[in-house]
Amino acid sequence: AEDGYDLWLRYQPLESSAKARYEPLVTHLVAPNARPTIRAATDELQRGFKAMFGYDLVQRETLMGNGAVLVTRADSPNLKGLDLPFAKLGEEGYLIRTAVIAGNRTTIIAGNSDVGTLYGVFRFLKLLQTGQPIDNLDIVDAPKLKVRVLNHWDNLDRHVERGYAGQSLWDWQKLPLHKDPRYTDYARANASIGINGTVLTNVNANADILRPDYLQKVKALAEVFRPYGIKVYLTARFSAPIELGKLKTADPLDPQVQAWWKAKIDEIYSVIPDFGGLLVKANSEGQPGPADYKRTHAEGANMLADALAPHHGILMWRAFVYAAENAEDRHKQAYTEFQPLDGKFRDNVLVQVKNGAIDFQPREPFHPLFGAMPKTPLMMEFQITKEYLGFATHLAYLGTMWEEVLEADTFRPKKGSTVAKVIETPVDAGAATGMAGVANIGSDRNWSGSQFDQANWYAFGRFAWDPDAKAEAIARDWAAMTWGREAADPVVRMMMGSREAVVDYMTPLGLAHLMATGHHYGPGPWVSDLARPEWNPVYYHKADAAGIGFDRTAKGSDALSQYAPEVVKAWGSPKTIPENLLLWFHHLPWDYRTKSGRTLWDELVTRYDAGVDVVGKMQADWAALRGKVDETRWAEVRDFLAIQHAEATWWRDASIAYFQSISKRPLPAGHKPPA
Ligand code: GCW
Repeated sequence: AEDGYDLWLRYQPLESSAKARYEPLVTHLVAPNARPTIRAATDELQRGFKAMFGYDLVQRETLMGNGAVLVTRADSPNLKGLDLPFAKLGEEGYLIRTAVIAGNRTTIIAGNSDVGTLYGVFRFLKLLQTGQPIDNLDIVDAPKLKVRVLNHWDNLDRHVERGYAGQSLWDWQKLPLHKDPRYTDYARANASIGINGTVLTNVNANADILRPDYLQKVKALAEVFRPYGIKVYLTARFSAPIELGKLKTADPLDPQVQAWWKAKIDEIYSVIPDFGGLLVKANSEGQPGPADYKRTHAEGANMLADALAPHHGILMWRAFVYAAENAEDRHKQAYTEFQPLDGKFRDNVLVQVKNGAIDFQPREPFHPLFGAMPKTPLMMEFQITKEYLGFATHLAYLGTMWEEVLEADTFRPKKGSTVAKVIETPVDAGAATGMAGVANIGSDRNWSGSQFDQANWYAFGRFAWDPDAKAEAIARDWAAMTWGREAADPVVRMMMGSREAVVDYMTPLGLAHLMATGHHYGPGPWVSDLARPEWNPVYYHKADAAGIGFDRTAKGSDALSQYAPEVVKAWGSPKTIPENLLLWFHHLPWDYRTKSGRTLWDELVTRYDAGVDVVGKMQADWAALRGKVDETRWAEVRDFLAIQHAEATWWRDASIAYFQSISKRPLPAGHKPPA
């Protein structure tokens, strides 16, 4: 379809030369189809094959001549006697290997489990979609993280918090009897990038999802997702024992409360035996939590973890906390509350930490908790939906942002301990690891609200599979599959510069949180009258006659001291900190000399201009692609880029005008004044 519904699974017809090259290598399929996950895999292979080759791939009981694709598992008798590296694959990995079996040249796709095999089939299809050779394959791949989950911020009334792609996909009213075919397509897309779990409900949602009638609906979704290796998880509102159980308290140390949760969790597992577990937002932004009873996060989390443990369920407990009554720099609060609890959580708890300490800004330094809780599994939380990056209409590829965070060196316990290493390395043998992505998916025909936002969903899956992956390679795969190989180069170029452009036209040089109130769309750096100081943009930029920026060194809020000494040293001086984090940690005079030789004021204006210019270049790149991609999707992107250009200009002009009223400096030569 030309509306984007097919995502990166478009399976465009192959050019005749590619087809001729592949045909002798893919003559028939052999697979034990009775198992649901293998069935899902072969259905996908046949669907993809038919679309790309134009005819059906025949399936046979046994290998018959050259060119078989053998979709199977490690324990298959067909593989006896072959020396294959199954030991390296873990539970969910796969191998794709060209081999000769009983005289037949065969492509083996196999994992230790059926879901590993399914992932292998998607990889094989990607090879075909991106035009790779398949005549001598020896691919071994396995995920580096165990829990790879989407977090839907979906409410039961189908409103999606921070969702820009329509309503929630989950049509609760029609469930459980009607299972929209779209749920299967959702599962296919996720499985194709290795996502193995989904939290169906918003961390801010009420407790109703835990009611028996809703659990039946959840069960129906779990049935659709199961063949694709996707487990369902739910959010648990901490006060559910009061709201649903009619208890007087939700105190985690109260035996009645504990008994209520145990019974509730047993009930969930009786309905959904492979239920994944729970996600909790507690004592954050008004949500109930253990602190309401003077208990710690660990006491709250452990109570739920104990009830989940007999079922092998996990508990994801969010570290996104900051409190109204706390005057400490918001940047510091999560570390202050959580770091002392290191080692106090049960084994089946993962503490879920946002990539940065404030809130999903276009650029943030990595969160100081990474590396600081060596005895506690920490999982990464990225936001795929673009709450602070222009919603769905601004083109911003987040792969570069995630790569930057994952590559950052925490120096804990030593140099080279990147954020990726921290989250990949289990705290004990067998301990959980994971990554969560706040979904950007909704009922819009194109799923993500824009064609290019599909890339962020795709990239999230790839980074959750391999946190050491490279944003550019991911963009290239996505672009080739989504727009065709001919368009890939310019598309990748647009993507790779896009996030930095947003940083530049919204919050350059380490500025943050300058968006308009509540919805966070458009500029609002002047806002200063909100009830809570840390909601006001002026709290973050601290511009005054003397200069601009938030001093988080020892002379200021000292948030910097939460990082390792090497980081403190590098970032403690404006001379050695990367300039893109300058004003995050330092308050500097308007006439401070930046690396370009320009004053800080001039540099700021220059960056705002640069951000707008990059959007103009993206428009030109896109204009040149007319006719090379289908007109429907092309026109949508063109329109969105026009919106982005207008709004980047709005951001720039409003921000410069506001800051100039404080800096009282003239505009640098070369700056184009607003039209
Ligand atoms: O980014 C902020 C959002 C809230 C969100 C909160 C959180 C789900 O503005 O909408 O609530 O973070 O992550 O809990």
